[in-house]
Amino acid sequence: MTSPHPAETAPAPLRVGMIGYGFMGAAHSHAWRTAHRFFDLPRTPELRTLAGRSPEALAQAADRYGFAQTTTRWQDVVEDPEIDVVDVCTPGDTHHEIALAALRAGKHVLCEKPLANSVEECEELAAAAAEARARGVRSICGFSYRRTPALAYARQLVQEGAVGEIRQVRAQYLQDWLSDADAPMTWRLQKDKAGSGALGDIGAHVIDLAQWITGTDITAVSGTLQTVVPTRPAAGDMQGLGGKGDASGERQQVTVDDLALFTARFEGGALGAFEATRVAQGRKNAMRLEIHGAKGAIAFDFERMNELEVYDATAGAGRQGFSRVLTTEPEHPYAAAWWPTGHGLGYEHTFTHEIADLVRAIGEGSDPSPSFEEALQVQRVLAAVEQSSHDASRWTSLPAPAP
Ligand code: SOE
Repeated sequence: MTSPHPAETAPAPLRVGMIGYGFMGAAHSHAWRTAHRFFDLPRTPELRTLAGRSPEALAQAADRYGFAQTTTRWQDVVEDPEIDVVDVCTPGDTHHEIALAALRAGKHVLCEKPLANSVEECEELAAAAAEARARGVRSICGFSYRRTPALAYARQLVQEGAVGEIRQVRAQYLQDWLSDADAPMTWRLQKDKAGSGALGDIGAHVIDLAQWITGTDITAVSGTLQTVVPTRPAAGDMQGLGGKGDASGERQQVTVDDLALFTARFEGGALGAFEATRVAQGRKNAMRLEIHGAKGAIAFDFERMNELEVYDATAGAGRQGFSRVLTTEPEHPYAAAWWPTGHGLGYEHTFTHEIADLVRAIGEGSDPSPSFEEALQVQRVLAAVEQSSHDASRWTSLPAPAP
């Protein structure tokens, strides 16, 4: 008997249309290209169409990322019967319109975080996702850090009761690319485009993680937002997210926060302290989480993303201390698909895992997470922090020193 030709056994293609080709477009297309090479998937992703505004940059990106065709109209992607999944990688102000149209057109949707720029927009998207789900249409919001093996393992441990009743959550997302007062203006610094600043861009990740790992929602917050550098050069040399603006040129108003601090109550009774900042000199992508319970604790720092610190308070007194667990072993989530024991993963793998989970869910007809409803809950927290920050009466001033 002859073996079938590979084409006869290959899974059906899953045709992807992506809108936006910046940082997230690059990360997602890498993941779409890699996922089926490392994970057994029911469908094979195929990069069909890339949409964006600037024809020249778009053509270059499509070539580099491996898309077959381009369009400057995102509607072409949503309306194309040959597209199965719409991947939304644009700034937040466009998420609502694009994702809504895609769901209504019956496309599976992956939408970058935060899901949209307001609670109202997120509510509408969550309702549309629920309605589309009934028609077999899947949707997921891109809180990609959930797919870091150490964090997925942390959730597993916490859900198994390894830290006991949770008492305290410490969550920080620290970056420094806006520390230079002359870093140029970008869409991430404009409220009408990004929705908010450090709070929604990176605070949203730790809010999502804290709720997901503890399995409890935040019910109340008290927060403060600060714009540390109120104006930025209008133009300059972009390097990565920031860069150097033309200090001699025109400056524009920053309309979002650089720094967000808040405390939060969780439905299980735990108290949390959150920090999101893009002006923390020296911290490049320090997304940190500590969860302290009655029986132990876990601690994580994305700058050491292949490690999870685990503390067992029930260990003998002489053996107490955090153990550094290398989350590169086949026992850890996602790790078995990659390298031999002890070989680490990077930032890009979190996106590959996200795509692998989404493609599996599409194949199985199950619902991937984070759902749009979970993303709506994150948006509610963001909005509550912003509202709380406007209420100056929360501050208690100290009496002025005696003259
Ligand atoms: C910028 O702060 C940013 O690119 C975020 O938008 C991403 O979500 C995060 O993964 C890395 O930092």
